[in-house]
Amino acid sequence: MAPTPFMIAVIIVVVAIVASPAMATDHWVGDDQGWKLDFNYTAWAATKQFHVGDKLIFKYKKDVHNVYKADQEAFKSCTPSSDVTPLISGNDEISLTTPGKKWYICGVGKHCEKGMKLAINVLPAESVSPAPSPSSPGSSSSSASSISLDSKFVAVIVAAFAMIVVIMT
Ligand SMILES: *[C@@H]1O[C@H](CO)[C@@H](O)[C@H](O)[C@H]1NC(C)=O
Ligand SMILES: [Cu+2]
Repeated sequence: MAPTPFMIAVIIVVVAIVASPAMATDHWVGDDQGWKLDFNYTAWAATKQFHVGDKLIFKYKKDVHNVYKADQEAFKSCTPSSDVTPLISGNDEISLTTPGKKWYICGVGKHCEKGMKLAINVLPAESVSPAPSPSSPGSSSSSASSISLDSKFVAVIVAAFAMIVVIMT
């Protein structure tokens, strides 16, 4: 049977959903442990890559903890700046919109001193088409990540064609 416009629309939506994790990642801070005491967020962050467009999600019991965006000074001293409004919902999402270092601390009691603090380095957005960059030894890592993203993209497009062929035959 021939594909109807509706079927093609469904395929496009499915492909968009499948492809989107390649563009942006949701990072549950602490993974299944969430945002809590007795967890090493430095070690946790060291296993992740953060990019512009990704999201941090802090999950915790409301009223037990909170999340203050901090600067390096506030992070070191565990003293949230008085002009920062904490996030308190227990399911706080933070979109990473700019590259660079970001700091987050819990402002309850001595939680930050006890290690409830997170520092991350946000890398530029993962781009589908590799940005032209002068060839230098330092650029090798960024081109490597572009290649893996491109191959993911190719796989998605091949899958979409395969689905169309299956529907048409
Ligand atoms: C947390 O992990 C980091 C990196 O693995 C390590 O350097 C640090 O000592 C750890 N902190 C604590 C409090 O265990
Ligand atoms: Cu806390």
